[in-house]
Amino acid sequence: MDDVGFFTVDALFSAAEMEDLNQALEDFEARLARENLESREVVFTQKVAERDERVRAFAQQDVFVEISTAFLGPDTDLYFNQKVYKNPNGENAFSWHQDEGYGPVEPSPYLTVWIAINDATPENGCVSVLPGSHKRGLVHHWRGSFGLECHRFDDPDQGVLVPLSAGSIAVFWSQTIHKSGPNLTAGVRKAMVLQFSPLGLRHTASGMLIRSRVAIARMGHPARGNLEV
Ligand SMILES: O=C(O)CCC(=O)C(=O)O
Repeated sequence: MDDVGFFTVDALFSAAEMEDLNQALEDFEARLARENLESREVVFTQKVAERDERVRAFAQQDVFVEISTAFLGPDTDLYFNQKVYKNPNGENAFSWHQDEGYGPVEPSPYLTVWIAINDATPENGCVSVLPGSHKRGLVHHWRGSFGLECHRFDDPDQGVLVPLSAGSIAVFWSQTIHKSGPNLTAGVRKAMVLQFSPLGLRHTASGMLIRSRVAIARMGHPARGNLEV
């Protein structure tokens, strides 16, 4: 992690665990009753854990207490979370970016855990990473073809693909530069993204405290059931 800025854990979750998460997310989406989801190339549904008990329990389980405290210290929160579904037959890649490019925070960096609900492949738009790019610190971003961008698609360095089988995760720093490809297949590519931060995170620009509603660890122990406001 120190050297390349990311790592993967294969088959961390079983097929049954991923089906449970998938079902919780489907049920949540059905309750929102958003229309025309199929017509969008990428569907982002944000802050699910704050609003759904099953997804919150998923994010607060021991393995995320272990991962977040190993890298961020004994007191950690769920800073942000979103479901990212890529619909079939897409055309656009998600621009190279640092997650923190969307909003600088302190202390920095925080941790992104990208969870493959189904297989993420080069064909259906898995993530690619620029190894070692976190060492550059927070870099300049501009408005790209799909989201904010900090590295061009025609740069000779297109990093490394990070295919993941269902139930596997990729963990990277909020300053690790990554992108994802278009989904060229006939099936939906499904991912859940959980971002963990140390307690007491602030927006760099305003200095304002970012209050998480989902505590993950306190003094290295699970903070389950602790829905903070
Ligand atoms: O899931 C994807 O395709 C990319 C998502 C991503 O990079 C992000 O949400 O920052």
